[in-house]
Amino acid sequence: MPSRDRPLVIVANRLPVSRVRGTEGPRWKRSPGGLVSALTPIVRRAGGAWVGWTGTTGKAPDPFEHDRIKHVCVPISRSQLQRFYYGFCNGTIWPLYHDAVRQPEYHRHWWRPYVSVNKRFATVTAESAPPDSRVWVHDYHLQLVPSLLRQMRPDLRIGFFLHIPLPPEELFGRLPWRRQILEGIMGADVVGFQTQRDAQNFLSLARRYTDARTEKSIVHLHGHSLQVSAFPISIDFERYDRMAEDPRVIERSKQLQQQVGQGRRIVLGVDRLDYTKGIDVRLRAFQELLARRRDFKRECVMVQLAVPSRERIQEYRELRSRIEEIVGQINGEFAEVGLIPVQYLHRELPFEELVALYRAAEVLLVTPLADGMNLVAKEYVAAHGDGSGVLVLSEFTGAASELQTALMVNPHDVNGLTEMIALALSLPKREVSRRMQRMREVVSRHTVYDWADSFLAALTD
Ligand code: GDG
Repeated sequence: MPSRDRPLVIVANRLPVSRVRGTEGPRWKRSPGGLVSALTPIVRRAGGAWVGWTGTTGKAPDPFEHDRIKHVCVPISRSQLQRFYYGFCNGTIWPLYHDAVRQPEYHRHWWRPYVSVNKRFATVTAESAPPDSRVWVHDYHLQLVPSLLRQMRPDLRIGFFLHIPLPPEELFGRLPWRRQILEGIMGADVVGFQTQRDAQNFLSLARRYTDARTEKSIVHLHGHSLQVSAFPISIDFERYDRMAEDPRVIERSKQLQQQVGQGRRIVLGVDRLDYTKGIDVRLRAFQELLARRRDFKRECVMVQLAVPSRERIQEYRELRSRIEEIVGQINGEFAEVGLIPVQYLHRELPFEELVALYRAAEVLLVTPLADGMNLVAKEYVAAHGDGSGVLVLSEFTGAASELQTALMVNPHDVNGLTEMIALALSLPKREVSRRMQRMREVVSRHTVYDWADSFLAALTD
């Protein structure tokens, strides 16, 4: 069979559906998000399956069909969830791979469950993948799956994509299980990263910590060869572009400017509430600006949308308290009755409302200390077809290598960031529009569909 017609199996920590209560009892509902909408039509067309966890611990449901896609569930127990997901994935790998902006913890009692959950994913995939399938494994939860799967099913073409950054030797080298992780990933035929720099880091790590030999972007290990490249992820540009032009969204965006902004210019932040996103730094910079220019609070308002995330981890609960304390301090110091400088929303908004907010915002602050890509930056660009909107973007995001006409900032530099927010608000309209148009060309030319196509083309060769 021509290789592009081979069935496609996606393996990811989470299934692309979640259980919701309907009027006729519980049912599965497709999860929102670019990755899911990009991959589901491809899986449906190619046949195959999506392998993942339902989000509920205990016994897994039998495989089921939803939206003409086969879903295969991997069971995870409560204690595995604690040690595999909250422990190794989010206590070791997440901080280490994000430039160790928080101290990673290394525990052998987290590593063993990581190995066993990866084995479980590999076994379930090996049992359900049709002969000669292409299998695309996603992200840092499943770095051992490629090699485990290759041992069980040598007939498969295996791809692996890392959504978060891959750190350089000085940091990665600290990981007690560095060789096992690298060899785990090297079971794939194609390994993809968000940026060239991540891909280069992988090649150096492979040479340094394993017996691999590299030849340009090809790695050879124990008779197996794999290709290593950058495949920057993107968004469904048209969906955001179209939604931002919908009359209801335009109306809502005007309403937001009046209600939230009271006619003031909106400076926006949108993030999962995560310590990598630099939410505190950006609030400090806004505070500094209010202190330097007392009239500023009549001109601008900052809206920070913080989506609840990993709330069972103590560190994330502490982060939430810290952010809320800073918001409280700023408002306590600068608010007047009926005039609040920082509006803080701790919840997830419906898609339409999010796009209306993007559209209403004159400036978007994206200030992560480290971020694989950052899709929020691209979504904001897609929602500004009228050429308005200034993106202030951290140099340490994957998006920075593509969105070069954003106003770039070092998120560790509060003074620099303060000045950049002031500059963003004073840019001449023509300059705003020139920068925005350039970014729109970049994002519209490389959507999440192009991303998936290029990865699968490499996997299919
Ligand atoms: C990881 C990597 C990489 C946010 N608030 C709402 C909402 N969102 C949506 C956004 C966006 C998504 O969440 C966040 O994506 P990011 O890319 O910004 O960040 P992570 O969640 O950390 O994602 C990252 C990504 O994987 C993909 O590879 O870019 O670097 O860390 O799509 O729109 N959606 C809705 N309401 C909200 O309030 N509906």
